[in-house]
Amino acid sequence: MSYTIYTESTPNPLKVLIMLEELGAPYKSVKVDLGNEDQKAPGFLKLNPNGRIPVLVDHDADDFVIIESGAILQYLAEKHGVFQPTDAKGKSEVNQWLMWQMGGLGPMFGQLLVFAAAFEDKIPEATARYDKEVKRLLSVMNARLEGREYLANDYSIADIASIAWMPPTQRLGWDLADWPHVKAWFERCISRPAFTKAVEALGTIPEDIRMRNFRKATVGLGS
Ligand SMILES: N[C@@H](CCC(=O)N[C@@H](CS)C(=O)NCC(=O)O)C(=O)O
Repeated sequence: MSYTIYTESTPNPLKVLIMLEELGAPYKSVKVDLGNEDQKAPGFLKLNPNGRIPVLVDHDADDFVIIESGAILQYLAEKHGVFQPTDAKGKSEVNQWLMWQMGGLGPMFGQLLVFAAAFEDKIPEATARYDKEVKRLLSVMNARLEGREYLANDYSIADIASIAWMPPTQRLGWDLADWPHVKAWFERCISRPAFTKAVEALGTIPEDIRMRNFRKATVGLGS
């Protein structure tokens, strides 16, 4: 087995599973039960002191441990020589949109879910702030994708990072048709066989358990 991925059915591990499936690399999945706070157990914190998934271990590189989904995608892209160009400008474009996802879309979406779902919209002003910000980011993405197939030239790790945050829009009941270029891009990306395989590998979790785990992990509520 080349890699071990520590995962659960949430957006950030999905990015890594898509990448591993794209590579056709042999890997083993280890489930981290967020409801059981496995991510805060001493053994796991030795792997990732930040107590978050995903974590990747590369067994072909002396069990090298990589944390942070964006850094994992960059590592795999470098190592396998795929899904990012090698010239400085091309690579920078990919990294710009990867960082945009890592610093913008992902965290803002996370906060929206905290205020809308985990805190059950008890602070409507906070929910509204993140709702507006995530929709603004989707509009930025929509404008970027007008007249282009992918976020940065060819299909790349920038796309892989953002794909994973589209299923939550559906969970919130949003219609991607409101951002037609994002919708077309998402359909293009998920038509790739790796996406279907990654979703299968990610597995599902009943919505009530997902929400209970999320509330416990993010705002310390629930048992
Ligand atoms: N920036 C990190 C974020 C990782 C992250 O927040 N992962 C969530 C699941 S998608 C998690 O581990 N949550 C558990 C917790 O909040 O305790 C990355 O992209 O890898």
